[in-house]
Amino acid sequence: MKQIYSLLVTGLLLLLSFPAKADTTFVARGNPLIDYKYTADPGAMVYDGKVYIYAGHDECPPPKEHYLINEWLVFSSPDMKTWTEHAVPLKAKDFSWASGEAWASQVIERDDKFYWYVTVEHKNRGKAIGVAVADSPIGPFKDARGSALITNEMTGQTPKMMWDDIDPTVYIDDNGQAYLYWGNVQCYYAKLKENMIELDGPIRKVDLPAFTEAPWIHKRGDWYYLSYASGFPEKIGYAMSKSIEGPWEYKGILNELAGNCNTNHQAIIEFNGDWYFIYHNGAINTAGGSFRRSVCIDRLYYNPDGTMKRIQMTSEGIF
Ligand code: FUB
Repeated sequence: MKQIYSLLVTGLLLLLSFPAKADTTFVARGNPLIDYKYTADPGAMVYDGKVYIYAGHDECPPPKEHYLINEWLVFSSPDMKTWTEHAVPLKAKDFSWASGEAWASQVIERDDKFYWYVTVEHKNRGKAIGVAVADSPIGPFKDARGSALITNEMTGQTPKMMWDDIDPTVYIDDNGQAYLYWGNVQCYYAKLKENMIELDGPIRKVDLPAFTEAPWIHKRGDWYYLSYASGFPEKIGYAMSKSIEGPWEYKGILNELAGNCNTNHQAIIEFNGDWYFIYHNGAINTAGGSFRRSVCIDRLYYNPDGTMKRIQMTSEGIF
């Protein structure tokens, strides 16, 4: 009996002394960037000389065909070639008011804190947007409010519109004013307070041709760009403006259909003077598709007038 007890105690001590699942490092070999698990809805951030990609973890086992996304993942790289996957930083159920579904998200830094805007399922109330906060870009993140930032009721759509409050993107303008854009079928935006966890004014609408979802705001020079998933299956379209609040002028298609995947969800970043288009497709053989997606990266180029050249999706990626 004494021996069994001491074995149990030794086992427990061993378990506790084991480090949390180790980081995984890999070298990019082209597209898809991550080939050992399914990753979707990339939100990307450049911070302190590194690129961070935050992605949903598609886990739907074939032959089932639906979204099964319980957690988000984070990857970092100092050169976009050698990548590290860190411990799982956030799960949908880390928001006590959410029942699951880790849909699209974006992280942004303000005053050395990292704010992660996410889509989740609000228990019996449709999709909602939450915000988590951390002191490090790789977490640990925790719910910053204890309640949803955007609920289905706030956008005043009919009860049938249970999916319109998804896909947050956040941008801090040059004067320090932060904006949250989001939406499905209808694109919305609102100002955020400096604390980044409360709205600062009314919710407004932006009307864009064939808007489906996945807005992403970026700026280059004095042009603001609002790219978004358009139609279904999705292409990525975009509009430009001289002000973050519009008016937005539609400029056409930025990316074509992503092969066998209905969605395309993009993030756009500048890193070391070059621009990158980060998106997902369904290219992992043989089970890849609309519900087992894979993050990819290709280069993004501009025309002299500031418009963006159409993305050339490649297997080789950016090297
Ligand atoms: O991953 C679930 C949903 O699919 C996202 O929220 C949309 O952007 C689409 O990619």
